[in-house]
Amino acid sequence: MKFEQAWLDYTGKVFCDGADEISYIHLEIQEKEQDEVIKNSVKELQNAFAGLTGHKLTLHEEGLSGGDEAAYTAADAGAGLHKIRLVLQKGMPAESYRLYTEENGITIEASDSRGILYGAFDLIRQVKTGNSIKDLDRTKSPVMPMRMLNHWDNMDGSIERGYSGESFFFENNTILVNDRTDTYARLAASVGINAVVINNVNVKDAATWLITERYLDKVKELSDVLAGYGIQMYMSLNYAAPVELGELDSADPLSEDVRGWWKRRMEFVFRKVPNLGGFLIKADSEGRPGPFTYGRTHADGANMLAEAAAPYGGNIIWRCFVYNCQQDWRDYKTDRARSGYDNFQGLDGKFLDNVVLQIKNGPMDFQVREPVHPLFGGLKQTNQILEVQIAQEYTGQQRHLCYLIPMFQEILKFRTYIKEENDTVEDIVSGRTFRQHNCGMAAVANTGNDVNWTGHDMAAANLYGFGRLAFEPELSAEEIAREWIFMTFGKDSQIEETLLFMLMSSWPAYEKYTSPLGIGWMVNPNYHYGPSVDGYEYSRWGTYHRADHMGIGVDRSHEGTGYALLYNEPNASVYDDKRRCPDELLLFFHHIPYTWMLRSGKTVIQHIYDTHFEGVEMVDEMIERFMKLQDKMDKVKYRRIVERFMEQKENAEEWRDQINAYFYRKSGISDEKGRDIY
Ligand code: GCV
Repeated sequence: MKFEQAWLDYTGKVFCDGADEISYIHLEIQEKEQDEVIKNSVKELQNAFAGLTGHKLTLHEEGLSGGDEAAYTAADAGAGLHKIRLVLQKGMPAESYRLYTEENGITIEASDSRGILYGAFDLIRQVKTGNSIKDLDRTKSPVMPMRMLNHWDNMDGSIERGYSGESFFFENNTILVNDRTDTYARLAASVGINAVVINNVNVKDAATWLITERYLDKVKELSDVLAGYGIQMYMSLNYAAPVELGELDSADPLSEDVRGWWKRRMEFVFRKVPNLGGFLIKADSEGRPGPFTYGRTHADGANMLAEAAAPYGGNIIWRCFVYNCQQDWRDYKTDRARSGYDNFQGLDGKFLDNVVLQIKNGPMDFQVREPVHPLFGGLKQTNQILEVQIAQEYTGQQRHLCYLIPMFQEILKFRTYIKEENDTVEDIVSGRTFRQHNCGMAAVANTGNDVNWTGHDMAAANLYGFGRLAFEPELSAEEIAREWIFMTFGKDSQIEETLLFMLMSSWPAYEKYTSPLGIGWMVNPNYHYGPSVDGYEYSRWGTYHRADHMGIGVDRSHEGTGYALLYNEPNASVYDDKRRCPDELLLFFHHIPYTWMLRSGKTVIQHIYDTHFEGVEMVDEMIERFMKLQDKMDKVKYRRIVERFMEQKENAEEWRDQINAYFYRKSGISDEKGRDIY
């Protein structure tokens, strides 16, 4: 299937002061240190400059044949920038680089090949976004040590919660390694991704066999392609593999047989696939097997695997998305939001160093608004990864525009008060708070084999943005959006202004026309698209809004489930008190009368009506502005985006009308502005 290059499209000349002068690459890296990553950096620079400036950069390797010293020296003697020097310089932190302009060229300096690659992509970014390269001096060091994408791809080619076509890693229970793999690796590396999990956390059927002879040659091939771009490949693991592969009748983590089995298996896998980073595990969650079956803890399970993987430098990433998915909706005491904390907080300090707990950003499941997961600030001696979802499962499934970087930024900036300083989520997962190295951010990926990779062309901003944010969280969401716009659509002020407006309005708009004030859900069960206010209300999933004729919301205060008290002070008291709780989370924490006056000065019911009308108006405005780009933009992309927006508009109106009608009928309170409510 054919595919586009997303933001790495190098066709079409750009205007960038200085770029036209560059004519060659000076590789000052010894031959023995020229790994695939260095070679790919050179290739990328050559391709980018050829496309963007029309200059084919020759390669000059010091001390090697092929370099015409005299010609290069003569070139350097003239005025202007002539070369890009690539230099390995010991002493810089891992993966960092310095990119700077000298008298007659640009230098990329790094202490490892990943740093060179990131510097090369940064230089390309400067050129493509039209920044002058005549006065560069940038030193960058990635803030998050692990910057991961988690693909929920199944081996039959389907993608769980995939909204951009089928998998490009798997087809008919085989592994694909082709041109697309290479471009995928380039796209990921260009925004600083350094780890990728290729298969769904729900490991079933053929995927259980990924750690066996049947697949390992091809696994290695794939891992080598990714490694060539500085990306460590990970696989999701079936916790019960010894049983499901028919080799043992138990997966008890304290059984010597089971421990021995995993030691042999890890040795076998890592010897075959030396570039493998390790494994991601979803255990005792939504029907997946885990240590609970044997009366053991998650620490027992994770440590067993970690011990077996440790000799090969392997990591075990263990998910904290563990809850009772067989709840009785009549039960007001059990609270799904508590379960991650209740299952893992007591295990703090019990995990081996190569275990990393992966924690979703909120306690429920990637809703448009949730409080930050209380395990951030609840764990002091455990490596942690923040898991976000750029696959827009609950945020419009890449049919609606919902730029999520502003949300992720809010989460990163959240103060946990676990210490007096360096206590934000960003501090914790970047390793600053507790001096950790095995930590970072992971995003559930939003890619598939669609021609544009992400279904909605503008959903690519989330893929781009996630990587950029994990690398440099100090960038603002606007800066990231702007970069992506320039990289993808070129530098045109009307396109820039319009798309920036659309991206930045999209999360607030989506929040306004869907479920109100942090309560979440209200989506169609199973496929999670479109409104269904009671869809999850009488289900087993622990996802309730508890609306009646007087009010709505879940009491998670000290009088209710006590969830609010899982936070450190002062967060606990703020969330616990309905007068101090932020409006946007009020219904998450409290059951509130419709007539309650919000801090905004509106009643809850009027807020619901107003926001639902406003949300749709925002979509209308985005469409109106976008339509003006018709003659400015690539026709194909323009048409694809318009189609998505037509669906978004229709669906947003459906959300508005169903939500407003539902609450009008429940409460009997009219809209004070007298608008149509059905
Ligand atoms: C991969 C939610 C999704 C599931 C997903 C699960 C998880 O429940 O709906 O599709 O499973 O989260 O994160 O494990």
